[in-house]
Amino acid sequence: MTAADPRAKLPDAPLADNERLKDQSHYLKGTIREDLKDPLTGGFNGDNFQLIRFHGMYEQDNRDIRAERNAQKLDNLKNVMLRCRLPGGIITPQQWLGIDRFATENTLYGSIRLTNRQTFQFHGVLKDNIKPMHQWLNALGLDSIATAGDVNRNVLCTSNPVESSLHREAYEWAKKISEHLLPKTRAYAEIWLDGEKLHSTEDLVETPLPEAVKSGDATEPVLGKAYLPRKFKTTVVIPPHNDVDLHANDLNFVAIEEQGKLVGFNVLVGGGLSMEHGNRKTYPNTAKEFGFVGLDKVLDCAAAVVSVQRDWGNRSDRKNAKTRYTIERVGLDVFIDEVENRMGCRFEPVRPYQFTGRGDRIGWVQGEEGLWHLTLFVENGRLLDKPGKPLKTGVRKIAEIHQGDFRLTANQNLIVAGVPEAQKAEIERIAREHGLISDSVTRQRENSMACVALPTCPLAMAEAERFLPTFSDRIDEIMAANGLQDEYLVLRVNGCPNGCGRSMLSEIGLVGKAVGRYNLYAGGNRQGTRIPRLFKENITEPEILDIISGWIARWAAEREADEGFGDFAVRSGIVAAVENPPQDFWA
Ligand code: SRM
Ligand code: SF4
Repeated sequence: MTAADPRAKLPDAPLADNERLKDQSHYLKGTIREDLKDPLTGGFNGDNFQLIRFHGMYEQDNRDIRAERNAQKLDNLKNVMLRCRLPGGIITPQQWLGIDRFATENTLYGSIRLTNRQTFQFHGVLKDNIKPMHQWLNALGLDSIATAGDVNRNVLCTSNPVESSLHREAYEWAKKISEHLLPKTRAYAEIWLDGEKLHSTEDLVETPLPEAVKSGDATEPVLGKAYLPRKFKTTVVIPPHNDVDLHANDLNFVAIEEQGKLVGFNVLVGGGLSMEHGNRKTYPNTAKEFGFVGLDKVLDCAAAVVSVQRDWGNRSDRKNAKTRYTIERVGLDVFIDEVENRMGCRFEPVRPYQFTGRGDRIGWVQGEEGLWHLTLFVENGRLLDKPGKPLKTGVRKIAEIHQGDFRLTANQNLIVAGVPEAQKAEIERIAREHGLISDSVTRQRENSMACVALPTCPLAMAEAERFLPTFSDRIDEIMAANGLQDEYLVLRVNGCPNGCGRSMLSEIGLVGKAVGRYNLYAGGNRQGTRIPRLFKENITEPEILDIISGWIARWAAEREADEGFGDFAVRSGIVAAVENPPQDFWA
């Protein structure tokens, strides 16, 4: 064991308990296999409760029925939520049919939930179905490795099927980065697949690691035996579209194209959105520009950033463990210098790039190769057959005839990509008949997003996904009353300050405080490069609507041409811009 680098300025404090459990887990195996046979609980015991996260699962229960069950002296109905690994969000129609069948036949809720990190979740998988579920996924060429836990999560990639050659290249990088940074332990295959081959990583080509990046552990050379201090998130972004919301992420590769060819990436590090209400030691922050790397250095750079965070991240205090806090503690220059030492080259100066927006282009668009792509707006990503709107059936019917692929977007939407002209009308007919296309959806609604929250999220303080649709009705009315029916502002709702719905990059954001109460934020921008500011705490829906209708009326009357709401809110003094987080975030 080597002495800690003094530049890391690591706190002299005992390690968090999660460090013990990772270290003692035998590379994420724990006693999960034994636990699966325990009939006394539908959940997982001891450390396994946390360890299953590294395999892409969270233990949950339905909070709507918790009190009723407890009153009947029944334990919570424990189950797991599964999150698939889907770098860049691409899935084939055959895989879709498989996941649709699993959700319908084997989950308590029957839904497929598209997440804002370009993958899907099954909610409500009972213990007996967990192992069959992983085997089912493996047969489809899918897995859920490292979609949760202290590892590099699902790697995002801008959903841009239109410029197909550039997207294909960027997507390949997202896949390669995901595979390069995956845990190498065979725990997943051993526990869930009885040691069988993992189909999703069959064509994985291992790239050698620079010596300076290696953890010293033979099994986990990149992540190390104790894995990372905290979750780690990575994106590949194709400007000018910031659909992946790069500032929510630890590590970002911004594609630089010259004369129609991808030549490398600008690297931005240290974004992240979570905080705790009133805890000034926690804060959201944007990612910092490190510099440009050519294509030959992308994987070394990714491993170098991860390894510095692995070695220098705070393992004593999980609330202070993410990359942005490490950078804050050691200093930006020191962090960059160490990344350069480890990847074996210096960053070149950042090349010019610009972001213009984040929303998906809903509807049809034709790509470079003449094929058509249909982006379906899926409110809050929830695909379920609702009365009069059999959304899940609709996607299934499209999957039955579709010859291209599906792309899950970071805005919780679904793209039917690569449709030949001859099939366009039929796919549109199915989509319309099943409520997947509706001419009444406003641009405002398309640019609104909520996290899951109740009833499945154990951390939710207030509703989000179930709150947003009716809240959006009111916002639509306010926009129309002010002549802004064709305009939008980026509106987001989180059920708690963890930040999953990315309210901390919205123009107007609500963050749950208690049932029916939210903190109201304003002043982010359309491009997603500015953190909004707290405007008012702990208020109810009518109070929020009252404030927002005043704001929208002023925006309609006083805005400059094409001025987004967030920029207007800052210019007109509704809120002061957060220019230099963390210093001015709590000011
Ligand atoms: Fe998240 C925890 C849902 C994106 C920050 N998130 C959770 C859990 C697993 C609750 C838990 O720990 O028990 C939620 C499960 C709810 C449920 O029932 O499904 C949950 N997070 C989600 C999803 C499904 C929201 C959505 O509506 O799409 C997103 C899944 C993404 C994925 O596919 O991987 C999701 N979570 C995010 C994002 C946004 C992003 O990554 O772009 C953030 C903020 C960005 C960031 O990380 O800074 C986010 N989730 C968190 C945090 C706070 C992490 C931290 O740094 O402190 C937690 C709690 C934790 O880790 O302790 C959390
Ligand atoms: Fe749950 Fe909070 Fe994340 Fe919403 S923001 S899904 S309530 S952890």
